[in-house]
This record gives sequence, C-alpha cells and structure tokens, in this order.
Amino acid sequence: MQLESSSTSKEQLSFLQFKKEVLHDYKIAVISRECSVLGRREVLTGKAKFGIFGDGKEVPQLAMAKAFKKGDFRSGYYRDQTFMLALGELTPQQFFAGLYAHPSLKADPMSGGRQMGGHFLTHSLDKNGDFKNLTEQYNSTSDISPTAGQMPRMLGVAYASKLFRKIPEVKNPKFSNNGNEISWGTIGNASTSEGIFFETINAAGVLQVPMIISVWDDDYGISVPAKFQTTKENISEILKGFQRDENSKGYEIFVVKGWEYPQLIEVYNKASKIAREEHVPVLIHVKDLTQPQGHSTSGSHERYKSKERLIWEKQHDCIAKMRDWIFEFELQDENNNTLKFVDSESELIQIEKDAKKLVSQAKRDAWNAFLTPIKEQKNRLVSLLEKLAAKSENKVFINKLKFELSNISEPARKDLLSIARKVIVFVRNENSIEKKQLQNWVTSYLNSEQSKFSSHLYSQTNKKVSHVKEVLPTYNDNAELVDGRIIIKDNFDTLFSKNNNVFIFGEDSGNIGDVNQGLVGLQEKYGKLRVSDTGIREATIIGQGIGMALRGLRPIAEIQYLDYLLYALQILSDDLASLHYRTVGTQKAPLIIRTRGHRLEGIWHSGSPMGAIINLLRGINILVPRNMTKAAGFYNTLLECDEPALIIENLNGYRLKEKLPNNLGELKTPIGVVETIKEGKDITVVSYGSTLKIVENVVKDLNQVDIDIEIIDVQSLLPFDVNHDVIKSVQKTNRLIIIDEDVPGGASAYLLNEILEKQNAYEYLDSKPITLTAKPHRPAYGTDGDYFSKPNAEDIFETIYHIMQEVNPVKYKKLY
Ligand SMILES: Cc1ncc(C[n+]2csc(CCOP(=O)(O)OP(=O)(O)O)c2C)c(N)n1
Ligand SMILES: [Mg+2]
Repeated sequence: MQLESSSTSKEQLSFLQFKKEVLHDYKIAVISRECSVLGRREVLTGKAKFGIFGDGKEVPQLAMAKAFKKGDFRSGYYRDQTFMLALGELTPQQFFAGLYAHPSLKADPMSGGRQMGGHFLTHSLDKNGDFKNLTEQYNSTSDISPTAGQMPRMLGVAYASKLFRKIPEVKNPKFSNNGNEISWGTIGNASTSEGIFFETINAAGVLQVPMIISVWDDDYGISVPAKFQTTKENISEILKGFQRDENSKGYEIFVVKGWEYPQLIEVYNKASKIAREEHVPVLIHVKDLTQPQGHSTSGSHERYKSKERLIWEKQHDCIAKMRDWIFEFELQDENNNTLKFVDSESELIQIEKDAKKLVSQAKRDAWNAFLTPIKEQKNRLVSLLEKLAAKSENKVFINKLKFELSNISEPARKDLLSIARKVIVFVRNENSIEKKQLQNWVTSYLNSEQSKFSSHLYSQTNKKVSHVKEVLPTYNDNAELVDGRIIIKDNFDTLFSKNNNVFIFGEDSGNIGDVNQGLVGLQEKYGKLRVSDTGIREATIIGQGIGMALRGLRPIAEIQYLDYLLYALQILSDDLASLHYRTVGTQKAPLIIRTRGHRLEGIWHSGSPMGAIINLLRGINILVPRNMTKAAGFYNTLLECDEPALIIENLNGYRLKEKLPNNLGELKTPIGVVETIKEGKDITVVSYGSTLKIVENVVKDLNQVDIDIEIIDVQSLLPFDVNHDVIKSVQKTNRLIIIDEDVPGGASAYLLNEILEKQNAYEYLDSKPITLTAKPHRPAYGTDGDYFSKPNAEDIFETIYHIMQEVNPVKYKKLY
C-alpha cells in the first residue's frame, strides 16, 4: 500500500482495503510486542534462558515487509521478529518454541532449538538437500549473533542478483527472475561501528548491487550511547559521501523516523524500486527507535538511561505512535463523508485484547509441545527406577534420586539423564532385568536425543564429499612436464567451460589471472563477471561467496595468501562453518575458498596457522593438496558436492614441474582419504602440503643410514583419514612422526590425537610418537629465517634418526 493511495483514495472501497491493511499491520505489531513482553516473562520465571526481542522496532519492519517480495532475501539480526511475523514466516508459537530451544525443526523452524530465540531463517532446501524454487518464497538467510556478522553475506546475496541479470547463461528460474531480487539487510545502530559494516557498505557501492540496508537506530548498543559508537552520532550523516549523484555511482540514502508509519511505507517503496530496477544499493537510516524493555533479558535499561530518555522512549514508542495515528486519521471522501480507520478506541482495544489472547495461547501451546515428550520420558524413567529400586540393594539411594526426579515438574532432558546415569553407577555390581532396562533406556535416549543437537555439521545428502570416488589422473605416453600453475589453470578452464555457475573472484584474480598466474587468460575467455577482481576486503570476499552459494551459484572465493585468511576467519567461522549445522540442513552454501600458503618468506607470507583453522572451521572441509594435480582434483570433487571447503595450494608449487594429465576437469582427489606416497618399514611419517616435499627429499639420506620411512600424505585435514589408513601403517612400522609447519600443538597435535585416540595407535607404538613442527613464533624473513623457524631437511633427518637411535643405539650411533 502506497502512501499516495491513502491521500488519493477517494473511493470507499479502496479506503476500506487500506483500512484493513493498516489495522492488520497494527495487529501484527501488537502481537509482536506481546511476544516480547511474554517472552521476557518466560525468561524471568526461568522457563527460557535468555531473551532478546524486537520490541520498539515493530513499525519500520511492517513497512519493510510490505516492500519485500517473493524471491527477495533478508540478512538481519535479532530484532526482526515483526518482519518475520508480517511475512507469515514466523508464528507466535514458533517464536516461543525458539525461546524454549525446542530441538525440533517442526516446532522451531528457525534452528530446531540450536540458536537462541530471535535468530531467523527460511528453508531453502527440500528434504533431499536440493534447492527449492527460491523465487516463489520469501527468503531469509540464517542469522548469527556476532554484531554485523550479517553484512558480508548480504553483499553476496545482492551480488547474485547482478550476475543473474547480467549473464544470460546463468539464468535459472529456480533462483532468480532476471536479478530482480533485493538483498534486504537490517542492523542495529551500534553494530555499524564494526569494520565489516563499513567494508560491506563500500563493496556494495563499488559493485552496485540491489542491497537495502536498514539501520534500526535506538541510540544505544546495550548501555553504550551513540556518542561512543558513531562519529557525529549519526550513521547516515557520516555516510553521505556514498550518496550517488549525476557524476558518480553510489548509494541512495534515506532518513526516516521509526514511528512514522506512512512515511516509512513511502520510503520503503521508493527504496525497493531503486534497488530492484536500477541495482543501486540503498541505506535507510531509521531513527528514533526505542527499547521498551531494554536491550535484553539480562539487564534493565533503567540502570543506564536517564529519566528524560526513558520518558522520551515511552512517548516515542513506535506502536503507541502508530496507534495515535490510526486513531486520529481522517479523510474526506468526494461526498464529504469523513473516513476513519476506527470509530472509537474500543476497536483498537479489541485488537489488543485479541492479540494478547492469541499470544498467550501460543505460548502455552509451545511450552506444552516442548515439555510433553520430556515428561513422557520422565514418567517412563520414574517407573523404571521404581521397579529397579524394589529389587536393588541400593534401594535407598535410588529412591532418593527417583524422588528428586519426581519433584521436577518441568524437567529438561539433562535432569532425566543425569539421574539415570547416577543410578547406573549405584547398581553397577547388580544383575537384574530392571537394571538392563534402565541401561537400555539411557543408551536409547542418549542416542535419539544426541542427533537433535549434533546432526548436520556437514552434508547428509548424497552430495556429501565422501560420495565422490577418486578419479586418478591419466597421462598421454609422452605427457609434457609443465609448471604446476599450468595444470591448475587448464583445470579451471575446463571447469568454467563445463559449468556456467562457477565463478572465481578475489584480489588480482581477474585481469592478471591471480598473483601466481593460475588464472591467466581466463577473464578474457569467460568475461569479467566469471573471473573477477575484487577490492582488498577478505571478509566480504568470503561474504560475497556465501551469499552467491546460498542462491544456487558455485563461487570460488580467492584469498590471496593463507596469512590473510585471518581477516576472514571470523565470518568463515561464525557464518559459513556453522551454516549447515545451525540451519539443521535447511540451508547450504557450498562455497569453495581458494588460497595459497605455507612455505614462502617472512612473517606474513609463510604462515601455516592450520591448528587455528581446523579448530575454528569445523563444518568446512580443509584440504592441503601437495601439488597442483591434487589441487585440481579437489576442485573437481567439490563441484560435485554441496559442502564448503578451503583449499590451500602450495605457494612454492606453481613453478614446480608436474606431468600434465589428459583428464583435467575429470580427475578427482578423494576427500578424507590419505595417500601413502612411499612405502617403508621403519617409521610412519605423516605430513602434508609443502613440508612433504622436504620429507621426500630426505628419503635418500635416510636410506643411506639404513632408515626406511613410510610417507603418508594427509591431503585432507578435515575430514581426516576416514578409512583409518594411518593405523595400518603404524601397525607395520610401530613408530610415528607427524611433521608440519604449524606451531607446536597446532595441526600436528590434532593429527596425533586422531591417530592415537581415534585410531588407537598407542596399542602398536614401540617408540614415543613425535610431532616436529615450526617454532612457536612467526617465521622470520629470508633463507635463514625460514631455516631457523620451520622444520628443515636436517631437522627432519635428525629427528627421525634420533627415534631410531633410541631403538637401536648400537646400529645408530649418537649424532651429537
Ligand atoms: C561481535 C560482537 N560483539 C559484541 C556482541 C554483544 N552484543 C550483542 S548486541 C550488542 C549491542 C548491539 O547494539 P545495536 O547494534 O545498536 O543493536 P540493538 O540491540 O540496539 O538493536 C552487543 C554489544 C556481539 N553479539 N557480537
Ligand atoms: Mg541500538
């Protein structure tokens, strides 16, 4: 409904329609407010753990919902419940299910209880994990808690519209209608202080994409006022330089008060027209918003807001203002009749009463749905304990625990399991059917409930990485020896020609074909949108990829050097790595991140922070190919899968010679499978990436002193050795050394843990297992810096020799 229609609607009928819409909006607003009010109460009475609600931000969200079309996407934050309610993508009952953390997608479609309430999404995938028709539904990417964390992907979602519009071959009716879709963002005023906010704003201006970012400005970020958050205390004021004009492209910027319902509708209409039609980014600064109940349930704003401010907030509560506007609205029709939305206040009071009733019922329903299955289990358990106690010599103890359990009227799963598992300890020496029944109950309950909290870290569909079988490289008889970079480039060439949905982008990736020439000539061949340069902005390069992947494209985001991945680590960890898990497999972003690293020169060009990466990025496949043929094989594998991955190419491998395969684009490196690259009998050497070359180089020297090593290439850190091949080697050699360039206790410790604990290697070891790593500091510059910082050939030789020397000091004399 446009504002103009209100002032020009002379006909009774259209006025009636307008009135209906306004009153419906009002109803949504009060329902939303009531959810916040009761939600807070649920936390304060202990039914829910924490609550962060959308009160005080209701009215602008109604306006945003009106301009939001099917096919559009939202990337927002925890205040957006009204928007979701207005679209019909959230019901009050689901709102409460989220608050109670009901671990079921049916009850809580927003995350199956995994996320704190207030984190919203829509489901992009069907039961098989395939994309639904995203143009026929409202879409919301899945929220994350870190402030401004929604920004990078918002860019990618918007950028996808540009690609869908500009590249005819990419058109796909399931994903886009000529790129008409808008990426709608919301963010709190204080969160605009984050670096990734500014990085995203700049990138969207450069890329000219249909992104509308609304800043919900309530002058505070928890207790910290705008004065400490934003220069001039005014985000639209300081972003004025982004405003487009006749000479240069940029943003359209609107400022509007958060309680002016008709103006908000007008602004949102204008904004959506600009973004949708012209692909111009828009900033809407929504001011004068309030926090009727304070920031969240963990504190009260009376502690830090002045009396005057609190009074002002009461007076400017957007719902109260909307109510006044509805109540006072009058229009003369052509016959001089006065048209009003309501004839008396009682109509509004009725709406408010109905809303309260509805929300209260929804809350009760959600709580009952949450509690009933646990209570049923509780009753079963109580009866099992009763029976067991009757037979047990530990009757007194069991009865005490049973009594404790009976008294918990609203139990959690934890209460049940804690008590049952304690009882098992009491009856450990007993033998009875009742004990067996209790044991069965514990294992089956643990079994059935654990997956509710732990499933979907990776794909569970037939597109998971483990489903792709290895395809070995094949060679012509007279296969050429070429630089590794040629192999990677020719492989990309084949991939781009085979699949129009594949894109690659990063710093220097386009025009010069990346800093190591792995993409040379490909921009010319496939165009500036398929192979493109980006600004220096690692976090939003990743966000660009996440957003594109969420919309069905197959992006490869390039981070120039591994060391610079750290700028993107937050978004990789918080957003990409957790995406499939936190959405319980209802969204996927099979983004491939390409980077290069390990051995080079200097503190910021030769890092290998693999421990940090594998620990922060569970949910992403972490691959460390030893050469470019292996790397090419990983890209080919991944493009058949629906999981995200990071591929770290060897920086020093681009100029090393490899035989040119004749099945580029087809060869596939399996993921999660190690490779034995040299057999030997004395010791198993596990390594990966650049270090492997050095290990290979000491083989001869070790042979000369009669040490025969077996070398295993890890290839894939996450997942690692799914077939447990390393243990087969250790069973033979009875000795193990793990070598990498990470710090002590980094990825080598992870590998040791996997091999010792998961594969039970300790049973077969005759020598202490050793990790040989870099020094704990960053690698110093230059040849000697490298030599003294990272494991070198002599270190490797001597460490292995030393292990053998301990085994047989007669044969292997001490070196020092
Ligand atoms: C990276 C990060 N830092 C800190 C927090 C803790 N935190 C949660 S909300 C919030 C304030 C956000 O204020 P604003 O962006 O204005 O949004 P509002 O809650 O006022 O709507 C803070 C500091 C967080 N979630 N993430
Ligand atoms: Mg704020």
